[in-house]
Amino acid sequence: MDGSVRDVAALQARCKEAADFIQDEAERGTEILVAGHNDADGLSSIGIVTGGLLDLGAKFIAKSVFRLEEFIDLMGKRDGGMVILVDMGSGSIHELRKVFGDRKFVIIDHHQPEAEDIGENWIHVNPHLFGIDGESEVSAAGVAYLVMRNITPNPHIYAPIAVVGSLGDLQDRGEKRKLFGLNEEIVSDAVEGRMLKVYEDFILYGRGSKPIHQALASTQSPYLPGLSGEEASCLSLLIEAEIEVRDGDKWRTIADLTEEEKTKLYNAIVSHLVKNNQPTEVVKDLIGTVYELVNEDVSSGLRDAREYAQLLNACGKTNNSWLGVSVAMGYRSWVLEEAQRVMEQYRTILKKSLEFASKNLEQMYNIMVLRVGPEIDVRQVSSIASILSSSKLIPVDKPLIVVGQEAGVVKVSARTSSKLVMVGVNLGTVMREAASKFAGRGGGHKIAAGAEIPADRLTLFLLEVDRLIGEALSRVKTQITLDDND
Ligand SMILES: [Mn+2]
Repeated sequence: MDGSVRDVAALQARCKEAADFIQDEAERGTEILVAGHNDADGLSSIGIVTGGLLDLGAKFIAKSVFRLEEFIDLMGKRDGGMVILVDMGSGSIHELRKVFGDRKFVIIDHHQPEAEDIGENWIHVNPHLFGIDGESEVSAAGVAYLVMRNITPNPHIYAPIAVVGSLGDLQDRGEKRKLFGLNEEIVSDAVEGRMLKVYEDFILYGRGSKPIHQALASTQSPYLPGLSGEEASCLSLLIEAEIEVRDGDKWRTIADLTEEEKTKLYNAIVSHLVKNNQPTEVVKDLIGTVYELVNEDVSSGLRDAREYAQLLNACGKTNNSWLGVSVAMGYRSWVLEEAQRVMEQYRTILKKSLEFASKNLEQMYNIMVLRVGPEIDVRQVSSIASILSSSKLIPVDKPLIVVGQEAGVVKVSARTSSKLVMVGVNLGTVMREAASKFAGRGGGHKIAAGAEIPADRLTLFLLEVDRLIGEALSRVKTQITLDDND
């Protein structure tokens, strides 16, 4: 699929086709089910689609799901209508076609597609089908925006939400943590619509909404040993660096700092790492491209697009997707307050999970494994994997596999470094192959993927993953040796 020639115009045409299909059904009064993944990108996608449907006066219901089976179950209880499935589905086209081939169906996804396979009343929108890398240069929310901007009267409202989705999927992998490729076009739409400002600065979590020491302590990506999770140490670091932490009775935020103070802060973090014998290059990851939603309240936690993405993710992973979707659609006041509360709770739980992880990581030949117990909600497995994989507890040359269990099913979340992807490791393929061997289902991106398997096959599954990764790495070694001989 990735082999096709890059053709943005053809993708836009497919988006338009999907938009016309959706608009026709909306005008006909068809009830539309919008379903998608319960992470930040998934909820952004659902928010963009349902927000657009609301603008059209369509009849719709929205639902986020944790995995594809949940969607299939949900569908079994419904008949007729139209389905818009976002941020999932491309990897299971054959199965979906088999079960729902007679429905009206739109898939808006950016995961590696199993096949193009569109039929009557089915439209499959996926950048990979047009030679565009959905893994790095556009998210499902981005694609949802490219579809909906054809039919909503307010496209500029949704452009920044697409940016939130892409950041939620960690696509800011350009230089200085910049979004690139197709994402750049969406960013310009948002900037032109006066919704977004883009500039370089500290990109600490809570940069505009939290006291500086709390923002510093909340930073998990990159993980700062001795500072991440340690508010008191962060406060003393600021005091030692002679940075004013308060302005009268108000705590100052990173956004309030002058250029000179920012330099002081940067240097103080570097010396802290040096003092603790830690590598200092992670500090570079603290500076990057800020995406600021200029119309959001300063204290809302929605002004910084990365923080916005974390809020959506927290809602999705705690069974509060409706809150996240409502926020993405544009609802505020008590809905936002509730979402913020969910977010704070979620961060506390996540912090505990990371402490657990740092003590319980297992090492296999080619992978690192973390088994989380019943005390950790299985919905958090993928968040733990994402945070942990950037935490320096994981060596760059070993993929991380996090597993959690619920009702006899093991939920697996895998992450690797861009270094291993560059040498040819493809976690999406590894998860798919290993899971299908043991009566499960898997897939995803090269850098981040997942699987679900029956609990009693876990050990065999992990051995198979370890073997497949080993195989991929040995291919690399052979290749390097061959190249050396050239
Ligand atoms: Mn996604």
